[in-house]
Amino acid sequence: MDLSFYVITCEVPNLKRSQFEVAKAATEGGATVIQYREKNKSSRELLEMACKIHKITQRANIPLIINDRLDIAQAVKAEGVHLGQGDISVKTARMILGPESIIGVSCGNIEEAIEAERDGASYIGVGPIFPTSTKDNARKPIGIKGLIEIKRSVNVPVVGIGGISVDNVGSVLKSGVDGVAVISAVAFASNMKGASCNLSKKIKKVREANHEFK
Ligand code: TZP
Ligand code: MG
Repeated sequence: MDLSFYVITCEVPNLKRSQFEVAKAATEGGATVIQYREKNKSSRELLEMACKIHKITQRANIPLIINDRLDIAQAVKAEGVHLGQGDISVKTARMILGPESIIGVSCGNIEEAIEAERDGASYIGVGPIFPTSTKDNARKPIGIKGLIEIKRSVNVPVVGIGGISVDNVGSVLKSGVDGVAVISAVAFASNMKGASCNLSKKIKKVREANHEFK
């Protein structure tokens, strides 16, 4: 599982961008994982969109993760689900989905990270690292220092999230995390595919340099 360039989709109405268009551009631009995240649509609409996005990710041979909704993940046979601290528990999700599915969990501190690992998470999403206006009621940023502390406390792969752009992605990856997750750096970019390509190239370059250094 390559979590290095994890793109979370969102609709951008003022740019007339659908979730599908964001997912397509991100995939073409080198995303290694796509997460479908939708907070405001009916279950029927979610199902239709998840199915459309899954066709693209399957063609590109990258996993599709569904945010919040285990039922939608099951219905479209997505590769996994991403859960927040208020969603269905990892233990229950693991019991329902089985050992092969990817289950990600959002964690904002060491305690949550250790618990998610113990309960069977496949990876954890850690943040927000930097300030972000993309998520309503995001918690206080934990910074690179907070990210490093959490990374050190678990063995499960860690993906950093929150306020990550092509300008600061290097500092996040140098902390030793396994990947970075972005929304606005792709979905709000004037050229989504171009922005994804640039991020993808930068991520590969930093990761190669990190490996040589080790
Ligand atoms: N969880 C923590 S921060 C965040 C989520 C979903 C939003 C990330 O969006 P952006 O635009 O990459 O800061
Ligand atoms: Mg959630």
